[in-house]
Amino acid sequence: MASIAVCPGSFDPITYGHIDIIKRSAKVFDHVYICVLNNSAKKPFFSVEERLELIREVTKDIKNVSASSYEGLLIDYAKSVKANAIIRGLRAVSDFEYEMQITSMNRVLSDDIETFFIMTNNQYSFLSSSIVKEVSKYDGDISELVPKIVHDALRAKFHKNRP
Ligand code: COD
Repeated sequence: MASIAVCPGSFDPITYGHIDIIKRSAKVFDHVYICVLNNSAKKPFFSVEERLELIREVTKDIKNVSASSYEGLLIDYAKSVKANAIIRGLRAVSDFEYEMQITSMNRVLSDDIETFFIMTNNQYSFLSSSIVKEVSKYDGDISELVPKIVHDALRAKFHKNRP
């Protein structure tokens, strides 16, 4: 049986922290589906289509990875692609409570799909999409944090009315 994982997230936008988790998952699973879902606690900055375009571009060289979006529950998406695993990244202790809550909820919804956690690379332990947006908004250097295409997309959106 093929091992299939889902890497779910808001990816608003995708960062090197996300990419690290995706690459490491792709080494372990036969196929990894990246899925852009709605996090009702967050107000999106990029549209779903914009986020997907960036994800597809920056993961295009990883053969066993594909990306799509889903309107609904993560667990329903995971079932629809016959996934046996959900992958989440863990940064600091502050991630733990939220992750425990959604993992437990997902287990109530289906106990056939296990959630696995991958510890962040030390280099990216502070990195989040929110911090990247904040720094880019005020013209800070984010070139170490996101691929160039993401950097350019952020600048274009924040500074579109600049002469
Ligand atoms: N290092 C390592 N991992 C990282 C880093 C980093 N620097 N940055 C982010 N990550 C990990 C996160 O821990 C997470 O695992 C993943 O990357 C995606 O992160 P985000 O922030 O883009 O995505 P989230 O956390 O907003 O995603 C939440 C979901 C959209 C997956 C969730 O809200 C969801 O499942 N929504 C659909 C409705 C549903 O089914 N809800 C759950 C049942 S209650």
